[in-house]
Amino acid sequence: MSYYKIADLEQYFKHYKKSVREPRKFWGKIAEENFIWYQAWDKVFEFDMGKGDIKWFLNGKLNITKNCIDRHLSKRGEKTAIIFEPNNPSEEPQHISYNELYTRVSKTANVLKSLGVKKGDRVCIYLPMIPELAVTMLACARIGAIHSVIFAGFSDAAIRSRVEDCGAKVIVTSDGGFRGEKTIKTKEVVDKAIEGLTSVEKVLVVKRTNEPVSFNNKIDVWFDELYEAAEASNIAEIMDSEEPLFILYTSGSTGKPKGMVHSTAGYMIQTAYTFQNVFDYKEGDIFWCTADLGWITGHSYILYGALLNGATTVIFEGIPTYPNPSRYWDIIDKYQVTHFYTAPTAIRSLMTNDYSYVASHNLTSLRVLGSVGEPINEEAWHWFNDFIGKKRCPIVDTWWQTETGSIMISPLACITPTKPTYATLPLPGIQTVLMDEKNNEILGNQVMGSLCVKFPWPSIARTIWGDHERFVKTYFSDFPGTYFTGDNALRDEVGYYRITGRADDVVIVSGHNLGTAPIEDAINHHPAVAESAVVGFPHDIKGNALYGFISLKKEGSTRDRDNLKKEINQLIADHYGPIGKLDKIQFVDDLPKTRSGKILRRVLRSIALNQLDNFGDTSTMINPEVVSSIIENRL
Ligand code: 6R9
Repeated sequence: MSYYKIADLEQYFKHYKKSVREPRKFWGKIAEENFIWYQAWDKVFEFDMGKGDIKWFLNGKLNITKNCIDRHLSKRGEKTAIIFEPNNPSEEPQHISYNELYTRVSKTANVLKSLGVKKGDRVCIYLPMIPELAVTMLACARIGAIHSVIFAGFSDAAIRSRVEDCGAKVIVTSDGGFRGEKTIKTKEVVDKAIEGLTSVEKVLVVKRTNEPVSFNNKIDVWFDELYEAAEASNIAEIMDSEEPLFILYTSGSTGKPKGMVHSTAGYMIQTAYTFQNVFDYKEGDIFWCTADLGWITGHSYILYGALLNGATTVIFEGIPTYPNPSRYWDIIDKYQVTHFYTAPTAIRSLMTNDYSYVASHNLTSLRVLGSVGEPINEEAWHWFNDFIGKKRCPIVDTWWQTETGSIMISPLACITPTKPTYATLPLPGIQTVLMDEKNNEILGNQVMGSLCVKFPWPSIARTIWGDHERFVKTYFSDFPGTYFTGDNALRDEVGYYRITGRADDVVIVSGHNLGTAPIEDAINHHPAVAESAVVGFPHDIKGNALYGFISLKKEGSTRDRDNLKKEINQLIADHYGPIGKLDKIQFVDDLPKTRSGKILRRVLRSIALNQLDNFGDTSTMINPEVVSSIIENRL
């Protein structure tokens, strides 16, 4: 019996039970039958949750790129691994076959080696969404260097703190990048970021825009020149299962970003397994995830999960509105995309455009739709389902985190009956539980609590780079014996999970614990509303009251504001209950967001509290310009 592919709902329940009762057998069999190893492991796992000490496939030896590339060459050498769609639709796209990918990764690996990069060294990658970004990540993995990708929209300060934290000696960047009508000056930002930093030995510069850049011959090197001269094959480094594959920074509510460290084998096995099952992947499918590679979703599903299954994956350099708001639909139509995996914030923004942009395209190739990053509100879910999937395509609302490495709670496409706003059921191997404040597991259904996981899974992050104590404190201390996700959730009458928001977003109004997601969900039903964020502020009588920051669609912006406020509160009363009505409503141009499209509620909370001097870590904010006008107009 193989456990790699789940055939139907009955089998899902069987596999789930097996994974709980016999986790060694379950994961051991998956690892053995579907991957290539230099040497088998001698123990499937070993852990001590209290110490945040977790190991999988102990003493196994492997290289993830052998599994992503080399093993496909005999059967799928000429198959397209990566479709690259440039920002400018008139620029020629690239179809990179598995053979070609092998050559590019080998050459790039040899380039890195020629710069002195060795196994265990950290390499920061600050590149736009071009094939070289994916190739460099794989090249690092090939030689056992630990990649740390920094999203190309980040500031010099964000790069500097990450480079310093992980002690990278090489940074890979480009002369620039294209994003819509703008060009981004990646090299200039890196120059500023590393001013006076002595640890950085080399900056490797890929040519993309061909615009002139300042060049310091002591540390800057052109990628092209070394690449041309590099050998076209490379013997992969032998890695231990537990050796780190990459570091990826995620913001904490306080303090500096956390460098989450992922290991090689566990991450490989679970990203492959979840890609296969959550998306019902079939040979010949064209998978498009719109995330940036600089985010965990890009790491796990644009790159590793897809290639591990020998899939064709799309890398898109541009933005949804360039050259016009039909760009996403153009791409789906042009490449006959079967899987479209995006974020609620993108869906909400696409919804505000005239429907003719969608209607003029043929979207019949689509088979599965996916959502990730935030709770998806009901209105967005229905729009996605009705107008993009045409009620034919299951929507997989995938809940997971940078820390979890792969999808944890999600419908299985074509298997699990979906329910709007519900991430539904935990995947095999994922023992989710809800906990109360007294650290008791809340049993049964129709309950709410803090979402925790009571048994480790292969792709869980192993530590925070350089700060294991913070790792233990953040994830393993609030609810001893479990991993704490930081999210709250409810479990409905059939055991489906709905994520109700971050635990720190809960507001207690007149003694009621209110999750902000369902209230925002009610607000977003209003036809004039584009997006909303709800936070709490102190109130003499209720203890706390609710403050809503709301952005309007273009056609809503001329509406009478007082009427709008009344209608919004009425919607909340109807859909959620009068307890969720807002005391303050501020209309804003846009909400502050992170690079991955998450609303920075923390910043809004500080504004609502009138605490304007400390917004915590805002290095991940992508639109800081909106904050000053929100502050000016605060209520
Ligand atoms: C993959 C990713 C993790 C946090 C997570 C939760 C929120 C992600 C969600 C979701 C509701 C979903 N989140 N997916 N909330 N429904 N389907 O987003 O990783 O950037 O680390 O964020 O995002 O709050 O805890 P990351």
